[in-house]
Amino acid sequence: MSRRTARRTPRGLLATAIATVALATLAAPASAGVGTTGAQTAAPQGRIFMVNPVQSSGDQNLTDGKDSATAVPASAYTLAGLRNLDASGGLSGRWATVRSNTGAAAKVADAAGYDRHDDQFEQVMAYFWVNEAQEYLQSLGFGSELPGANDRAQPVRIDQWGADNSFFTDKKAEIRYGKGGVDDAEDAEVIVHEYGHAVHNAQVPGFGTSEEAGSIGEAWGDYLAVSVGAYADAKYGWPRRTDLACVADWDSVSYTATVPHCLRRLDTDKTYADKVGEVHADGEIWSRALFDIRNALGARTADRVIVDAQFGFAPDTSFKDAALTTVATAQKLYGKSAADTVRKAFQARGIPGV
Ligand SMILES: [Ca+2]
Ligand SMILES: [Ca+2]
Ligand SMILES: [Ca+2]
Ligand SMILES: [Zn+2]
Repeated sequence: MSRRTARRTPRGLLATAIATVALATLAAPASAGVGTTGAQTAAPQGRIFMVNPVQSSGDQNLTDGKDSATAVPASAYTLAGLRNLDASGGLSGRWATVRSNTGAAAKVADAAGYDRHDDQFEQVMAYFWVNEAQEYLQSLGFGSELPGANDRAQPVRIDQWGADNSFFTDKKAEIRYGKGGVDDAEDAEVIVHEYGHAVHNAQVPGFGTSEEAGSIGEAWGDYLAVSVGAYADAKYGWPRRTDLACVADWDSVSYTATVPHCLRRLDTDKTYADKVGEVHADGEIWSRALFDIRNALGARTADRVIVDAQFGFAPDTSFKDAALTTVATAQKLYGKSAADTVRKAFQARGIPGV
């Protein structure tokens, strides 16, 4: 990384820059990529999908093709910086540590060359998107102005399972991505959904012990997935050609017959009266409220309120208590008008007592 910096630095500043990078490397070996002194270091490049290939292309006819490289056009890929890596040469860094039970371990030196048929591609995707998600939370002030929200190296494992079954394991606080249908870690929205569970668990250990708390967990994962994807799209200038509200446009081509392909959506009309007692289905009640708050307050304000509020949720919270905590957080951070907006979003979902 220091070598790249040297090449990109104007001649007159070269010696200073090398000295600065050397000092930064000594002081913070695990956080290369973002200098604290103003010197910019170039991160190694990884080849990834721009969220997912259906979202970036708008092509609802893409299929998995048994993980074939030719099923997805080269235009769906881009190169992006793999930031915050340590010096190991593998996908291990400040916010994520990726291991794989399938095939060979990815090498940072080769990360710009993998395609979706390579096992290493999902490892690169997982590293990039977990890092990106934590960087987004950091950009909102979590870890500086506000408490950190899972600001640690998240263990991630790519597993070979028969079915679609990515999940977050409470005991090890590890995320696992399965390979059923479209490999789960080929879709950034699946990656970040699971990371959402890790964030919740870091904020409130054991979060999700009631059905309504579990539903909030699923809703938050879906919402964070969309929010981080939108943040990255804007930051890197990537195209989005599917509805913002559609979650996992690519993973879901394997198990949805109708188009657009979505695992779930953030914009359904479900209300409290539509509860069925299943956390993913009922999560769409909560995620619609989060989506409405976003559309009314803007992403940054909404997400600061939403994440900060989650620190105050009980592990077995009800929709009502979590909604009231979110209203109170909006009041605390932004005042009455924002609090009224948040309250209206939950009232529109028919949540009692709000
Ligand atoms: Ca694959
Ligand atoms: Ca899958
Ligand atoms: Ca999407
Ligand atoms: Zn989930």
